[in-house]
Parts: sequence; C-alpha cells; structure tokens
Amino acid sequence: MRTAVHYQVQDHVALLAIDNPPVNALSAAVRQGLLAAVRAAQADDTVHAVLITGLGKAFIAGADIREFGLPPQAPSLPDVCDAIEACRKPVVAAIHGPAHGGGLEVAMSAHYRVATSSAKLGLPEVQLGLLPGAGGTQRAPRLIGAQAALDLMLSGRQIGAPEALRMGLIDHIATSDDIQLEGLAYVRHLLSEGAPVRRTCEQTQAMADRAVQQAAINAARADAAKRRGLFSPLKIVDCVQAALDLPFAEGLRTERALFQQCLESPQRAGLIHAFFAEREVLKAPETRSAKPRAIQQVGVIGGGTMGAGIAVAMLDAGLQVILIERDEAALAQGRTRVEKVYDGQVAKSRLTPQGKAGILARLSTSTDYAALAQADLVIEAVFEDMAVKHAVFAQLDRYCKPGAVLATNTSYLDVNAIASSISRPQEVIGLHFFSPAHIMKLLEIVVPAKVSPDVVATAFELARRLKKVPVRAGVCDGFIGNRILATYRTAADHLLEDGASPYEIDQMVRAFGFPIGPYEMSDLAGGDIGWATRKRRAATRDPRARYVHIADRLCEQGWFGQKSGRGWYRYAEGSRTGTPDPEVMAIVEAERTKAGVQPRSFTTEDLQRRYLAAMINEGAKVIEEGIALRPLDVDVTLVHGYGFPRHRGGPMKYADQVGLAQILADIRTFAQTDPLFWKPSALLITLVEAGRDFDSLNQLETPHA
Ligand code: 3H9
Repeated sequence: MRTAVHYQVQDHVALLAIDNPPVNALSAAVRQGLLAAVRAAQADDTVHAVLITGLGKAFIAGADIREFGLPPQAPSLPDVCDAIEACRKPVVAAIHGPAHGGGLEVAMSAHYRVATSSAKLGLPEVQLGLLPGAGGTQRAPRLIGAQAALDLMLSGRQIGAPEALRMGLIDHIATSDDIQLEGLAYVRHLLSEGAPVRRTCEQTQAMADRAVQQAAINAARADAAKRRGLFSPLKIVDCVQAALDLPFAEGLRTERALFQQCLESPQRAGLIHAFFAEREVLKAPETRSAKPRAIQQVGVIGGGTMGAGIAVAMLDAGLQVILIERDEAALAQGRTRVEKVYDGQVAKSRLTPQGKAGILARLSTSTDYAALAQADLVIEAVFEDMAVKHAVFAQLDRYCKPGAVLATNTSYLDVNAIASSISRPQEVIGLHFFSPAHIMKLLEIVVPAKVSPDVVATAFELARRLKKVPVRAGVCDGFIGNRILATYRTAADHLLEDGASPYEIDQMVRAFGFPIGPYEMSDLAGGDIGWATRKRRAATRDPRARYVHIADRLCEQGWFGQKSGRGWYRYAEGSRTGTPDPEVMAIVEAERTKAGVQPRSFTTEDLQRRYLAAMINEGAKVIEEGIALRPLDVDVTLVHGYGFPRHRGGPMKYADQVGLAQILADIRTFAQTDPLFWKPSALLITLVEAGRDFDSLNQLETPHA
C-alpha cells in the first residue's frame, strides 16, 4: 500500500510529509499515518520537534469529502488533532497552497504555524453544510477571537498569508516557496529560541474580553438566522458560544454532537453533491479526446444587453474584444453599455480609472465584419430569429479566418440548422450565456451534430478562463435549462388557473429556497419577452395542450413588469419591490371563469409537489434523450442558471432524496386530469422499476444508453 504520510528524522526533527494527491485530503490512511507518526516522534528521545508538511500542490484540502456518509474509520480526525496538540515536543505546521477545513484544523492543533506567502487558509465547511468538526470551532476562537473565527467559519472564505498573520492564525510568513526548507528553518529557529510547547486549547488571550466575544456571537447569530433555510450556520454560532462558555473538552463534545447533526442533514448531502457535480461537468468527453484551440481575440456580434455582457466577460478574462454592430449609433450604445459596467466598478472603488482604461484598451468596435478577420472566436448575440442568425453566420463564413470558432448565443434556436447554413459546420457551436452575462456563472455549451471535438474542448477551456460553470448540452428547443424552465413555468400557470394566486406561487418557490419566484422573475425580465415567444410559438403549439391565457391578458394591458410599473405586481415609482395587485387577481378570476375552471385551494406542499415534479420529469426526459449527459448536468444547470437552491443539490438530487417512486406516483396522479402535460418520463419509469436512483447514472458518460 502506498504511504500516505512519510516519516523521517533529520537532525533531531521529525519530518511528517503528507502524500495523498491531488490535494492531500485527510483520508483514513492519512489520519492513520499522522497518528502513527506523531506517536513515533513522541516516543523517540532523539526527536526534539515535529514538522508537518504536505507534498504536492497543497498542505491539506480538508477532510476527505468522499468519506462522508460512509461508515466511519478510526482514527477520527478530532482524535488525530488532539494527539498532535497533546504532543510534548513542539509541533510546527508548515503551510503552502490550500489549508482548508480539516487541514487548517490540523494546523491549529500544531503549536506553531508558518506559511508561504501564496498559502490559502480557510474553514469552508459551511459551504458543504457542515461545521469545522475536528476542534476548529473551539481552537479558532482561542487563537483569533470569536469575531474573526465566526467570520471565517460563516463565510467559508479563503484568506491569504498576510491576513492570517495579522489575525494571529499563523506566526510567520516564509520568504520562499520551498515549504520543506522553510518549515525546517523555522523549526530550527524556534528550537534555538527555546520556544516551548504552546497548545491552542490553553490559549486565553484572544477571548479575554468576554463582553466583546459575546457581542460578536450575538451579531453572528442575528446574521446567521437571516440565511434562510441553511442549517449549519446557526450550529457554528452555537459551537463558538460553547467555546466561550465551556472548558475546552466540553466545547469539543458540543462541537462533535452538532457536527454529527450537520453530517446527517440532507443539506450536507445536497451541498457535497453540488461540490462534486460542479467538478464533474468539466469532464465532457471532448475535453479528454481533443485539445483546445488558442483564443486571444474574440468578436462579439451585437452590443445589446447580452452582447455587452459577453464582451465584459471576455475583457475580464484578459481577452481582446471586437464588438460589431450594424451602425455607428448602435455601436456607440454597445460601447456605453460595456463602459457602464466598469464605471460602476470605479464608483465602488473596485477598479481604478487607470485600470478601466487598461481594460477598455482591449476593446475595439466596428460596423464592418471584415474587422473579424483575425478573430479566434466569434460569438453572435443578435435578435432571436433564424433568418437574422443565418444572415450573421453568412457574414462570418465570408470574413473569418479558417479555424475560427463560430458561436451562437441563441437560447433555444436549432444550432444544427445554423451550422448547416454555412460552409464550415464543424466550427459552429452554441455558447448560451445567462443574463447578465458577466455575472451569471452558467454557460451552456451546446454541441451540434457536426462540430469538431476540438471546438467543444475550446469552449470548455474558454469557460475555465471566464470562471464560468460549463454544462454540455445537446440540441433541442431550449437545450437543458430553458426547456426545463418552460415546463415548470407552464405547471405554475396551470396552478394559477386552477386556484393559486401568483403571490402564493412565488412565496412557495421562495420557501423552497429559490431567490425569486417565477412571477417576480417575469416582472424583472419583462413580461413582453415571454409574450413574444408565446406568439411566435403559437402556430406550432400542440392544439391538445392546455393553454393558460392570463399572462397574455396582462401583456395586452401593457403590464410588462418593473419597467412599466406593473405586471404581476404593482411597483411604486422607483421601487423594485412589488405589491400584490387586486386588478391582476380580477383578470385571473375572469380567465378561470372563461376556462370553466372551478378554483380550488392548494397547500404550499401541494404547490411544491407539482412545481418540482414538472421540473424533475422534464429533467428526466432531457437526460433520457441525451440532451444532458447525466443527471448531475441538469442539477448544475438549474443551480447555476435558474436559482435552484444549491443546498438541495439540484432537482435530480432532490428527486433522489424524496424517492423516485414517490415522484412517479405524484406524476401519475396529476396525469389523471392532464395526461398530455404529465406524461411520465420513460427513464423515470425504468429507474423506479429497477429500484435505482438518478445518482446511479452519474458515473456513466451516456447514462440513457
Ligand atoms: C472538512 O474538512 C470537515 C472537517 O472540519 C471535520 C472532519 C471531522 N476531499 O477542486 P479541484 C478533489 S470538510 C476529497 O479540481 P483545485 C476534487 O474533487 C472539507 N476530494 O482542484 C478533484 O477531484 P477530481 C473542507 C477532494 O486546485 C480534485 O481533488 N475542505 C477534496 O481547483 C482536485 O480538486 C473543503 O471544502 C476533499 N476535501 O482546488 C475544500 N478537495 O480530480 C474543498 C478536492 O477527481 N476543496 N478534492 O475531479 C477545494 O476547495 C479545492 O479542491 C481546492 C483545490 C481549493 C483545495
């Protein structure tokens, strides 16, 4: 078996080097190795001090997340940390790269800490639905005080070595990046000074002023209570209260009990699923089989909201951008939109005027497609109309150099049809950004039939440079996200006509954990956008499908949402928060009567079951058709593009937690009144019959096969 912790003694110093690539997670083997090494150092009279380091790119990234939910294996991390702290010889942790979660807890159990200037320290457990469970909630306040400890644990943010030094989390910053050498030099320095064993559990100074600590805890409790629906933040605060009130050993027992509660919570399962899913989506087949093309210069066609947002995203990634518009006036507007984003950053002191000028120096504009001759990638973000798209692509075909990647930002049009309209379909791909494009994390990479694999690999590499979360999608109306959205939005409209108010539906969606409900969203985006789409699709709509006219009636009144002062809600002048509108309800009631619907009341649970069943059923169809590679791709899409609460993992993960048999039974019940809308997915039926869940498909590349 491979050694997870190397041990050697050099000039009276026991050197413990953790070797568990890629990030030195604290697996059972590492914990065993650390404990054995500390005991060996303790027992060896020739050893005067102990140095703990990590090999490779990290000190320690934390507990091994893959072990959560599995039967525990001894020794536990708290026991390892206690043994390190109890050592009767000075123990030094020498940190480079990430020291996260359990990794920082190991370091805090050591008696001294040195870090390279590029080290990153943090307690990100909260992002996994957990709390630092190896003594971190008790040791961090004793080292740096309650306020700083709560800030680290509740935000989960990473801090650099200078900040860690200022707050007292580390003792020294190394002058070079050679952590083995620097660590050893620091140990020698401590020994020469006669530095004693200094146990964190015995430190009292940082928490000396009880009133100050209590005030910090109270403030954090009030903040944590506002983080709607999240379980672990308040438990973290409880642990710090215990650190203030109780002796160390009792505080550890409190931490242990609360950690266990977090570990068993569905939120932990949801967040850890999201963590791995966000990494799995990066591994599309083409990223393994093909090499990305080099991208330096990017053309963006269209300077509207979307095009300008895309241009900003590209500029932020350090790329050269050429913005193309049809005339000088549109070009000026596009440039202004881009500049406005940077003006906002300057106003908030996030950017200097010189910084802004430096960024804008990489932006050029033109009304002539010939300016794109040297572009490595062109993204069109023009009006959603096939004829307009064909015209743009014909120009790109004419002017772009061979090998240029030609992308469309369409949100639902047929990318195969766009590709086959030009002489080089192998270069055409869909890059579906979400508005505002420089902020929203999701990037759907839409893969048409004839595209070359290296173009797909290039799109994934671009996403990495833009710091986006890419999801590979197949071609269909709406791809993964908008297709599923269209279905659950329709389910909401059915509920509306059947008796629920738009306000109840929005409230239910928020209560589930979305930041915003579907009707508030429509008011924010502008009701006219959906109206135009509905009109365009009217001719191809299945005549048997139930159609709810309420939204159209609102639009006919000119009630488009926030921009017109009223939509589903009424907005006072300048306000972005709406109030329910009795006149909207009058329209709703009139439409119910017209449709012959006898309105009924729904509980929040009734509403949630239908809304989510519609989402899950369409998600299953998207997987079954191969539009999404795996269930986790649907999860990542909904979490990063549509506000699905990350702590629930995504709709397919949520379905697994509810149980697929239950979801299918619900769908079959709803189908009794509307069999066309509620047709169950064949994949869902197959999984239920086989007693399997969606997660069982996540390991496979083509799970539907
Ligand atoms: C904890 O510590 C609880 C304790 O308080 C209490 C215990 C009792 N475990 O992100 P990357 C994998 S909770 C297992 O692409 P980067 C990752 O899946 C933990 N695996 O690299 C990926 O695998 P693959 C608190 C892990 O350089 C590979 O390593 N710690 C873990 O962009 C490379 O990862 C955290 O929450 C892990 N802990 O970023 C830190 N971490 O190649 C979580 C990573 O198969 N980790 N992997 O896809 C991170 O934030 C980033 O990975 C890190 C490196 C910044 C470290």
